[in-house]
Amino acid sequence: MTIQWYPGHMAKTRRMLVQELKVVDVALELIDARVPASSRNPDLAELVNKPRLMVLTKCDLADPALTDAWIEFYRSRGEKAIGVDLAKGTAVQEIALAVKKMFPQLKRDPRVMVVGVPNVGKSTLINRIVGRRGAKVGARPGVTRGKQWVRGAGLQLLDSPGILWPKFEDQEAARKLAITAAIRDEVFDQVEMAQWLLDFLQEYYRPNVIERYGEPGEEEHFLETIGRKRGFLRSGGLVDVEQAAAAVLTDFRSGRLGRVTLDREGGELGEAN
Ligand SMILES: Nc1nc2c(ncn2[C@@H]2O[C@H](COP(=O)(O)OP(=O)(O)OP(=O)(O)O)[C@@H](O)[C@H]2O)c(=O)[nH]1
Ligand SMILES: [Mg+2]
Repeated sequence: MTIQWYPGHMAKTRRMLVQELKVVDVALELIDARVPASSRNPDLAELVNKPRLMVLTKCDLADPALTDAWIEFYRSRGEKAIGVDLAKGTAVQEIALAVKKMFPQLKRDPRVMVVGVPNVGKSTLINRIVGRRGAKVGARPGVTRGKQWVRGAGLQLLDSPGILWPKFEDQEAARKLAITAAIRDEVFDQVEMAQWLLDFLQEYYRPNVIERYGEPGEEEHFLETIGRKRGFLRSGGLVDVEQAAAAVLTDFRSGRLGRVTLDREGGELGEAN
C-alpha cells in the first residue's frame, strides 16, 4: 500500500521554512501532548538552526500524569518544554514571556516561527498569543495554506502549514498521528484505526471505555457492539462498522473518551525509564 501523507505542498512548506529561518529568532516546536513522541518531527532539530522552545498542545485532552512525565523527560534532555491547553488558553502568556526573555537586547519584536504537524494548534496558539483571530483555525489537518506573519503582544509570529516527514520509521507513529487527526482520514482505514484505538484503550484506560460504550460482547467485535447500540445498521440488519469507527474516532478526538495519551514510550520515554 502506498500511503500519501507527504504531499508536494509539504515539501514546499519545508523549503519555505528553511528560507524564513534566516530571519527568525526562535522556533516554537509544537507537539501534541497525546502523542509527544510520534508528533515530533525527527528532521526538525537538523532543520532549525535557531533556538527552540517545545510547546505541548492539547494538554486538556492528554493523560496529565504522562504529560508531566514527558515534559520532565524532554527537560532532562536539555530541551525547553511547556505544556498548554489552547482551548482555555492556559500558560500561553508564559510562552510569550519566555520568548521575550530570550532576547533582552533586541531592538525590534522577536520573530517567532511556529512549526508542527498538521492540526496540532499552531494557528490557535498564535491567535491566543496576539489575542485576536489573526490566523484561520479548524478541526482538521491542512487548514493553513500558506505562510502568514501575525503581529501582536510584542512578537512577530510566523504561521505556516503543518508538515509531516516523508518516512515513518514505524507505522504505529503514523497510525497514532491519524487517530489524533494530524493525517487526513482518507489515508488510513478508519475501521482498523478504531479497532487499534479500542484495544489500546481497553488495555490502558479500561474504565473510560466501559463508561462510554459498556462492556464489550464475547461473540462479536467491540465495534459491532458499539455500532448496534448506537443503531448504526445497514439494510438487512448488519452493523455499519465504518460508521461505528467514525463515531469512536470522533469521541476520542473530542475528549469524550477521557484524557488519553497514546505514546507511553515511543522509544524515547522508554529510554529514560
Ligand atoms: N482541546 C484542545 N483543542 C485544541 C488545542 N489546540 C488546538 N485545538 C483545536 O485543534 C484544531 C486545530 O487547530 P489549528 O490551530 O487550526 O491547528 P494548526 O496546527 O494551525 O493546523 P493546520 O493549519 O491544519 O496545520 C482546532 O479545532 C483547535 O480548536 C488545545 O490545546 N486543546
Ligand atoms: Mg494552521
